[in-house]
Amino acid sequence: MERHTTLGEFIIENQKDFPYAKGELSALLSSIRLAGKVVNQQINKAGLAEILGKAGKENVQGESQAKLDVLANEIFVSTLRNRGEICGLASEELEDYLVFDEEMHKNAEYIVLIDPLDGSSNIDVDITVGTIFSIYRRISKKGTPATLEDFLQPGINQVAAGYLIYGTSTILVYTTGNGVNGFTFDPGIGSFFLSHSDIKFPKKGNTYSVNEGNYVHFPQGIKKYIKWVQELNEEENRPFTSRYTGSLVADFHRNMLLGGIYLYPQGTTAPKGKLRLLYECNPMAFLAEQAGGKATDGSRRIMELQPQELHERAPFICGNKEMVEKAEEFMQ
Ligand code: AHM
Ligand code: MG
Repeated sequence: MERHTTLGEFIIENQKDFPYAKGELSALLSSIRLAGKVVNQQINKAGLAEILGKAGKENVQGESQAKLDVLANEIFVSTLRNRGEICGLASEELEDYLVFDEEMHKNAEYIVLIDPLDGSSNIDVDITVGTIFSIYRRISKKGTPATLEDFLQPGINQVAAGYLIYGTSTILVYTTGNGVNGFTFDPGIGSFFLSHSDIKFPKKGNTYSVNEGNYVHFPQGIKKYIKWVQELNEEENRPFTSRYTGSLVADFHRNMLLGGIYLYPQGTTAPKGKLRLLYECNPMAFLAEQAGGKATDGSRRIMELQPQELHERAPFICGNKEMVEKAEEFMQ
């Protein structure tokens, strides 16, 4: 059999990247990998297991929750709670952050922020969904309960971030600030194998991903940018191709591999856009920058925004550096 690196091996081999590593971050990434496998298994059989459809509840943002949203959230929370690496967790699906203060979490130095099932409006129609995660070191003193301050850190403080994409294959992509790598799940063996090493956005891209149905609500700069990408200019490969799934993870993944830009700007009906700064924008921004791309709210670097509250939203433009800079020009 040809030699393939497993995600487990890769995590251990790269532990030396952290000057202070005592193996906890590696263990935490392994816990996320485990939870991801369980969610993946549930998603694959969703049509049979009566876990499609709405859960009949709304999340904190007043959006209706799908059963799989709730289930994915429970799987990540319980998997991470049952292991001692984090002292707290905040989830897009939970109103408040959770404090893990049992004996085994006493020495935990990390907190996790998670969007357990992103793109969940796509579940019932069999389109790709994902899980997005973001990891920080706590600010509060070790041995005390995690505080809100631990969760409201700017994205530049992230120690690691990544996503699982449940698509034609299931892939886990993550960064610890030293490049971006992707691992494809082999369901027969039950392991993730390194399949996309050191991912970088191609220098040029010609795909744009935006919900153009919201066009009338967009700021002038975005409207002009959209018109510009649709103009004919053979030298610049325009008009660009439009691709939008309604799953950030899927649109981001494709744009990172093939070159493209994702936009969820503010609108007249949503002054700060739709995406959540902590659970969606920051982790994707960290990955984008690590892959040579860029993420902005139109004028400011996403990862430098100081969050004010857990479920805060932010306008989000992310992708190839050159493409994002062009959009920023239009926003000025
Ligand atoms: P969710 O976390 O509730 O699934 O919402 C986030 C999703 C993104 O994955 C996606 O890009 C966007 O919302 C789609 O929104 P819209 O349907 O407004 O285009
Ligand atoms: Mg989401």
